[in-house]
Amino acid sequence: MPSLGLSAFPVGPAVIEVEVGDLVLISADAIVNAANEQLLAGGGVCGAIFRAAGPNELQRACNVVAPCPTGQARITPGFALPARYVIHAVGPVWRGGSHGEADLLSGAYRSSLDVAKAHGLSSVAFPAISTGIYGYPFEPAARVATQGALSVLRADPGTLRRVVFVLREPDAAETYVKLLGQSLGAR
Ligand code: AR6
Repeated sequence: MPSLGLSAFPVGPAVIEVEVGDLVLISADAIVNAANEQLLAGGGVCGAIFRAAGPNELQRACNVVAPCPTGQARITPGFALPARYVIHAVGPVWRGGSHGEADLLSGAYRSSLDVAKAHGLSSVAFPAISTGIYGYPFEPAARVATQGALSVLRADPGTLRRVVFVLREPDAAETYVKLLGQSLGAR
């Protein structure tokens, strides 16, 4: 299934895009994995990424850079994926919202973009980190994701020119479009 281009928001020299689709099919310099601290193959988007990359090769590469504390990110090759790299970002498990979850989730996005810049990458595609198995409520997580990307791109885009949020469901994508529209004004 090709992903459906939905919306694009210019931010300085870069653009933030929102797409409906499957992250593992996205052509970008890097896709971001919603990972665990051990960087072990799991379920959800992580499982899909490992299957599509080649699970043995990706696990060996992860083992070299593991562990990754919550709120941080590590990079490996993308192996058989269309994306050249996978940035493994560890979001928090939702524990009610008063355990630093927002700061940790923001850290996962910011660290991912910092790692991308440090590797000279121009395009990075994200899933909605922590909103599946880790239980983070969707709209608050989308707010953290969009604000994190906006603040990194506004402060120092570096080599970044395209940040893509890839959502499985149109309603989820619309939430991102609404939040970006509110932050950036009408398209
Ligand atoms: N493309 C785009 N988004 C997807 C895809 C896909 N192919 N598959 C799922 N999603 P989750 P987490 C969405 O559970 O909550 C793993 O076991 C999904 O609908 O993948 O951060 C890891 O190893 C949801 O909105 O990640 C960790 O142990 C979002 O991706 C743990 O789960 C994230 O859901 C991480 O949990």
